[in-house]
Amino acid sequence: MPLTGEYEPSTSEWVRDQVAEYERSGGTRANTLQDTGLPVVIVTSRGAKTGKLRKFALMRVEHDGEYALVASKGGAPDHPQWYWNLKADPAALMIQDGPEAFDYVAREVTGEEKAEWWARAVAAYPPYAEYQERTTREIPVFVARRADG
Ligand code: F42
Repeated sequence: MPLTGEYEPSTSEWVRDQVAEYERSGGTRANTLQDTGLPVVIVTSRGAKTGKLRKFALMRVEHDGEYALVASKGGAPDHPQWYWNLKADPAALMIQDGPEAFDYVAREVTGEEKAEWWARAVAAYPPYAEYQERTTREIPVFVARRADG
């Protein structure tokens, strides 16, 4: 069931601008992380406190139709707020990778499965490895599969 509700743009200007441009252009513009040329996806979750739709960009880490959602936040000591949104409601999730957004369900991965996805994430975006070195916080990873999959 498509995620509906009131969208509350991010307080982070670069994030809300990237979301707006990506959606406005159907994923043909603002689809990389600034000048790195590395692709991003737009993720929608439901705010755990406000119940509003929260949208943000993440690096695109895709494998066989599933996506890793890496809660790195640049190696900050605390989880991004969207991490708590997905913990609260892992089925309140949409991912846009191109012109259209689809419904996904997230699960936090651990152990072997996390190691496998972490390797894919670092291959897609090498700075993830530096972010993990930068913090004692273990950077969580969700894997998202299509809701109708
Ligand atoms: N962040 C990552 O963690 N990993 C990435 O791979 C990544 C890539 C990336 C690429 C491009 C780009 O533009 C940004 C990228 N980011 C990446 C940054 C990412 O988009 C997020 O900005 C970042 O992870 C921080 O997430 P955040 O959820 O903490 O967002 C902040 C900036 C934010 O928007 N906060 C909102 C606000 O209004 O301050 C609140 C968001 C929210 O979910 N609020 C909850 C609610 O109920 O509405 C309450 C949450 C609570 O418990 O307080």
